[in-house]
Amino acid sequence: MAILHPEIETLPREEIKKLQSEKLVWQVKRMYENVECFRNRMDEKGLKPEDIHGVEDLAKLPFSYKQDLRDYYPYGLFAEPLENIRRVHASSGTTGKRIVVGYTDNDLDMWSDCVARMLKAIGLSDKDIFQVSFGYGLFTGGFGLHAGVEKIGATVIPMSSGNTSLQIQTMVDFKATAICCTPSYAMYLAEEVEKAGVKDQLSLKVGVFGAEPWSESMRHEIEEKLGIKAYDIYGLSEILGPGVSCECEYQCGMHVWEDHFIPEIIDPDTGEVLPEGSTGELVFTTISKEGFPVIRYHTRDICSLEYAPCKCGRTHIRMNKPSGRSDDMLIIRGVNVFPSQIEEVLLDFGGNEITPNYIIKIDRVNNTDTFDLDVEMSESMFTDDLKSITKTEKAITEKLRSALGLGVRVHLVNPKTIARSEGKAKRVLDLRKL
Ligand code: DLL
Repeated sequence: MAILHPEIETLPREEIKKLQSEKLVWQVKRMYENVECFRNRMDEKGLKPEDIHGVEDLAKLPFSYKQDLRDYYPYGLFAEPLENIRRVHASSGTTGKRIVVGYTDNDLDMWSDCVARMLKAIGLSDKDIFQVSFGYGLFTGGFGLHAGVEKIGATVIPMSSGNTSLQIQTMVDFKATAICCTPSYAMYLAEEVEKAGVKDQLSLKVGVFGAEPWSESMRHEIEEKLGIKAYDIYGLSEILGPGVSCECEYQCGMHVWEDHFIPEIIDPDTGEVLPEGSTGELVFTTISKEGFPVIRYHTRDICSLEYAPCKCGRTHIRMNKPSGRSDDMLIIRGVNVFPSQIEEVLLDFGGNEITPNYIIKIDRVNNTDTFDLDVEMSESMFTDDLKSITKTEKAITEKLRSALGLGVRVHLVNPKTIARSEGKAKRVLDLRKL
């Protein structure tokens, strides 16, 4: 299959290292000058940009964390003045506050190029009609894929997410040959296509899925139901959005575009870099990004890296499917949710109707995530009538919808019925089987 930039994608590993070293030195210097948080961390370690000569010095550099984005909200970590920031995106942070990332013109160009490489690796071309069913908005999925599809010269259908019957009708009428969305939404779409009996009217060949974990059995089910080949793509807002890594035609891990991102695998507890092939927390350094660059950023995703050459000819290393996270972030219908966000809404709700004792229950029914929240009511609420209980449930639902951007079914339960824990509170019951 076509390789968009063979001179980069098949660069010998020694050359990749050289390129990374040059770019790392450049990035460290400008971040030291422009990003206070990074400068402070370097100073604390007694490090100056001149101490960094190349990738061999990477492990000396300080780590960065999601919490930093919260502490410096919204723009405090940007390495360029705002007049050079062309676009921002955002996603959930560890608390109610969102994390904000920014892109310069060059960043947007690099982003669409990464997505274009990815789409080429999957075998798409200007002949394709690509339905983008990731959400457009602050989430990076919609706009991220959109720009890459345009860059390879394919035709883009900017559907955004939701409205399943219209999605199916559009796919059929506009003869979409490729689609992207979350794998769980693809499963749902596949079911609906089956129900509507329109599988033989589809022109779909390829599905590009990511933004949440999914299994091989899910892949096979989607492939069979939609009659397509399904590819895994990975990314996160803090590093780029979609386009950080993706599968090629051989589907043996996701190639990380190493001319822009340096991955490391570390022990999440000690921060120690683990030997080649180990499973641990994935950490990224962005060596090309201007607007919002990061050094040794903890993704919290657990996976391993594959260094052996790939049959496709690309020399860039591959990451295996993330097998979980080292924090408590949940991904529900593709939306990142932290239990602390829910806790904050419940605490803010105040009044004397509820207590902040709750259980989050997640399951997957008909291939769609269900999201229920049991909240313990107070003794005084308990004696109230059913009408006021329903009213309170509705009010909490609305507050959560606006805080999380996600629908949730809230159930007030009787006082003292949620088990108290002696250690860490068990707040999440995730019954989904991937
Ligand atoms: O989900 C970016 C994206 C959009 C990737 C569209 C792929 C397609 P965030 O909302 O910041 O960004 O969420 C990032 O989602 O740290 C992982 O935990 C998870 N994730 C993303 N892709 C995959 C994948 C986008 N292929 C977080 N497999 C990441 C497993 C994934 N988890």
